[in-house]
Amino acid sequence: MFRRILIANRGEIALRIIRACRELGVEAVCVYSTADKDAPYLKLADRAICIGPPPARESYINIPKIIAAAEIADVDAIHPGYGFLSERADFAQICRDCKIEFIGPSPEAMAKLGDKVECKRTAKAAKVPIFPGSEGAIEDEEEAVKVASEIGYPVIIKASAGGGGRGMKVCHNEATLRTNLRIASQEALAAFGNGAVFIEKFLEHARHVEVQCLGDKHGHAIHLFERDCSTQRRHQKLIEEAPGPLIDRKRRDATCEAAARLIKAAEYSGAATVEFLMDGKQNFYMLEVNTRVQVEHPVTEMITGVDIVKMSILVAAGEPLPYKQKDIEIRGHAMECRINAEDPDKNFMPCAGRITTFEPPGGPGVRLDSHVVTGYTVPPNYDSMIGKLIVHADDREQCMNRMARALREFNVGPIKTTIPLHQRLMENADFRKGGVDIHYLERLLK
Ligand code: MV4
Repeated sequence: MFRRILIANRGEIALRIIRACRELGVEAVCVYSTADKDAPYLKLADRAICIGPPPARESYINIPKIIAAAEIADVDAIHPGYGFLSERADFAQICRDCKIEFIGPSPEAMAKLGDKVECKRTAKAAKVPIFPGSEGAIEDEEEAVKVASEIGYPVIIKASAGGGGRGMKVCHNEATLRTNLRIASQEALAAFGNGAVFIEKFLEHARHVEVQCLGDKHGHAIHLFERDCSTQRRHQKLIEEAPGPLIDRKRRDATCEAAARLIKAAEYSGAATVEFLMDGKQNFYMLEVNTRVQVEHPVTEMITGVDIVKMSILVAAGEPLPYKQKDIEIRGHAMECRINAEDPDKNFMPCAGRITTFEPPGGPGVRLDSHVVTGYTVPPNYDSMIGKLIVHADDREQCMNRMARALREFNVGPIKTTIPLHQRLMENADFRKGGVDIHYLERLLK
């Protein structure tokens, strides 16, 4: 096992990784920008190193500064968390060159799955369900028009190097397809330095269902079942839950097993999430693979009992996964509400500032992953998530009741948060029935 790890992140996920390190008996070194210099979680690390001013490009995503801190602290490995450098294959390669273990996949596996065209190719070979569309990147316009007429409109143009909703264009007819192709390719080149685009069938009403996977360096890969993350706004998830509601056991198992096959085929080690869209008939279509530990990993931890962050460290150190697929079972239901310092009544405007009231909920089945304490000041430089409230119960109904109860106990002020919106959703009849689609929240907020 590693002696010492550097955590190249901040906030709640830095704290989550510190906690995993402590339980593993591994020393944790944190880096911080001057905006985070008073953050309370830094005191829980074995060491904290200032890496620069508030802008992320001068601190948390500045590779020379991160590597310098790792060298100074003499760490064996770097955990990137999520966001920042977590999905940068170039960073994983630099870590390798510096003989520091990157806690995540190899640069090769990351690049293979991070490129959507390559990822779809690998998925198809592994018999993972994908949307019908172009085989690989579009080489010429006539080919795209031919594919579109075969699969039928609407189609969607996506950038191979895009992700999280960036660089997508829906086309309802041949004329718009032709115009959008040129624009999309130019935009992709400007935004990602890669102009490759592909097309596939566009699905209007869908749920976002993603499968948590783990792979090790010995060729083993397992899945930890799925999460439903359909309650989102502008590609920002607000609520995630596991298992996905109203999914039949056979469909679930087939999809989750397919996801694990893809991770195995890519010779992937670490935590990965295979994203799918699910239509009204429970057909699944793969979207993309996230090659990192995700924000919403706790809901899967709660239903399976597997510590995903610990596993990410363990497999990076070369340990085999201590679970076989048959060891993994779904126990009860878990839900996570993202608590953001934002005002839902003012178009989710971020609310940086000092938190003078912070009264966290507790009691049975309640988990709060947050770096915030009373007197904490939310800096304006980073995302506005101040914590995640996760609850676990025997079934979905009790889970929502428990969440509503925990949200009532949770008192944060004077800054505005997403807590009241979550309370509203826990009482919403459509949400309570389960199975709301990816557009539901945006329609509700109109
Ligand atoms: C789609 C789609 C419909 N059809 N692909 C958005 C983020 C990126 N991961 C893929 N996305 C979508 N791809 C096809 N063929 C609709 C979306 C989409 C979406 C997906 C998941 C969660 C929220 C979304 C919101 C808008 C569009």
